[in-house]
Amino acid sequence: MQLAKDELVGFYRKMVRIRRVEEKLMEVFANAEIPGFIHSCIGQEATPVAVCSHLKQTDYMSNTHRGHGHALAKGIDLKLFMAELFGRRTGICRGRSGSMHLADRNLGILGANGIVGGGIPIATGAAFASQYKKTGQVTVCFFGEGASDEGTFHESLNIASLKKLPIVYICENNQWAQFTPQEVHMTIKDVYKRANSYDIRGAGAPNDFFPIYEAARDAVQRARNGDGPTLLEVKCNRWYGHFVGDAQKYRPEESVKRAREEDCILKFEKALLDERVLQKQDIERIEKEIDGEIAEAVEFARHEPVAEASELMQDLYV
Ligand SMILES: Cc1ncc(C[n+]2csc(CCOP(=O)(O)OP(=O)(O)O)c2C)c(N)n1
Repeated sequence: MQLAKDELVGFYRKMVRIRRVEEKLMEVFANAEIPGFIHSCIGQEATPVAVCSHLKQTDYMSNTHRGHGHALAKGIDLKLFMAELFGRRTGICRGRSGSMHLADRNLGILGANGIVGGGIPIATGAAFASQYKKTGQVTVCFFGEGASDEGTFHESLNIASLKKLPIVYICENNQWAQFTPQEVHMTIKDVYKRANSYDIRGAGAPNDFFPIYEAARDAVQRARNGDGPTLLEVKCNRWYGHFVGDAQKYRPEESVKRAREEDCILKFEKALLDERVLQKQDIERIEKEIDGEIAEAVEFARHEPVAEASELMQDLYV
């Protein structure tokens, strides 16, 4: 694949940045500095980075409760992101969204969603709006395999097919919907085959940056060229529990072990080291720079004013 060295290093940096942010969040969450629940995407970093690398700032995105990686890959400001998770008034959504409903209009981030499958019709509507207004925007819609059982998924794919909408549906299939393994709630193994029911394109990729990058490039190009929607499935792995604090007692140890062995960052790192795009010392430097940036964002968030309950009704209209 023809990718320039600085592009490859840039993708690597983005994946490592997502992981380091998630690790820091686990730490501050354990200190009770973040209210509510957070869901870690550690192990799944390749998909948001590979997909978002094909997007423009104005393109739309909807995502899920496991959404930190998507928001960071789309370019959310780290300090404002952190302040939001800390429930601060200066957070990207003024402390009202927290982790599970993060949105950023300036980046086309329509919102993460605590309702499983809730973002899918929103993304489909956004894709319809940009088609209707002929703006040239593409919409990407991230969700898990659990969400692909919801009615919202099927209704949305039906209408997207009918209207040939400029949208890419991306199912990050980590094989667990909360505490339920895939085979307990669906009979099929490959979610992308659900595209057949709606006569749209389906594509599958493993948890590996390069095939995801290529599949997403084709899907985004098709959407941009007016060739209609794609359902792209990535078979990935979450390392940790459903939410931070879930000890995964329901999950065989072997499954967790395999998730770590099949790490998308390690695979990408090895490819870059083998090709001499990266040296060991570059990795250390990148990690150090990222850790510095994260430490600054956390300090910023800690010192910002807390969003008060009395502000909750501001900016609402009926
Ligand atoms: C409509 C709805 N049903 C159930 C839940 C409870 N719930 C939260 S996350 C989740 C599992 C989602 O699994 P999946 O879509 O595969 O995403 P993942 O958590 O694996 O990223 C469930 C059932 C919910 N939030 N919304």
